[in-house]
Amino acid sequence: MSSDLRKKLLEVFTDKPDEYISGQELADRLGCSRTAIWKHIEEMRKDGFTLEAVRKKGYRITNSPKSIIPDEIRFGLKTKFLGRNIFYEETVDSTQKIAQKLAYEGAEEGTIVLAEEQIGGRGRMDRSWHSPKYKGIWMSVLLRPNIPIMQAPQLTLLTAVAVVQGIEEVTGIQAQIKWPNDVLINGKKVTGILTELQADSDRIHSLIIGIGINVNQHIEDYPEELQNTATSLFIEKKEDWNRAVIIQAILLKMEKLYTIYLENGFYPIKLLWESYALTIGTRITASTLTGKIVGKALGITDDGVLLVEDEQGTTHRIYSADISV
Ligand code: BT5
Repeated sequence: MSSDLRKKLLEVFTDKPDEYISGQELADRLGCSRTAIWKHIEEMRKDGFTLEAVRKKGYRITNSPKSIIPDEIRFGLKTKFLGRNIFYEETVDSTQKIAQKLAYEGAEEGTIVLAEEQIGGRGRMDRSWHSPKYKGIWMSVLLRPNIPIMQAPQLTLLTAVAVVQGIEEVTGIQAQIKWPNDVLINGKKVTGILTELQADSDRIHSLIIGIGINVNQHIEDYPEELQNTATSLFIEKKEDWNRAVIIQAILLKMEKLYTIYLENGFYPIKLLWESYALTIGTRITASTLTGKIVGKALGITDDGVLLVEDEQGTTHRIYSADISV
């Protein structure tokens, strides 16, 4: 089935999620015969959708597939632009690389890249990001905000807020943020965010926000060196989660926050960020490229810079570092 037809068909079901829709109505809305509709429905079943068919009533989707194929994300996605254009592949090197290429080629704002597995998943400073197949959300989001380069880190913080809110909405788990890019549950890392950008001397052309979320991993799915520091939503609640629902929730939160950000600036986002932040007010060690700073994390500035007061009472502005407590 052409992806366009599938999209239209899913739109009809999305309009009335709990109702039966007759073959005739589907045929009318799509402008094709009832036989063609029947064939499309069979194809959807093959792709993992469960569709109930009741005589004289019609069809209803009762379950969508376990993979995160784009159709399943679209089914029930409430955003206006974020995630409307989906690039999906089963196995990739890194979703960041694909998103960068798409950005360069002029892909629209809100485009997302998703994969079931990354074999070259990356963190900051070229560290590797463990991204096993079907277990997590490995996603890159393309934004094109008209802001100076210096403000790009604010979007990392905004994304962390969206992830915390999305996770809470779907699973009820209250995660916390460790500056700048980690989302933790009970002190262990459930999400990492990597923001990269394409820009000329002072303006951003595109921002690629990579989000890696551990969803259904069991502890033995991690390599030994991550078993004490990483967690997943499954590990925290002993429940398997539908990744598409989590993606939809996070995209909707992110779109709302981004719209607020573009209209009102960073301040409202900063307040939210601080309400989820783990390390503010506590003693931390910030390891930067030039050395270590030990002191009390005072908060973040409006630019998203971390302020740390050392033992001598001097306040340091930290732009990039690894934080330990
Ligand atoms: C990050 O880097 O936390 C950013 C991770 C971004 C991953 C996403 S997935 C989609 C997109 N495509 C990509 O290729 N990347 C993005 P950083 O703060 O540097 O943390 C990296 C460190 O986290 C590693 O050195 C490990 O110690 C640890 N780590 C690796 N994989 C992990 C995992 N799945 N869960 C928790 N910790 C992990």
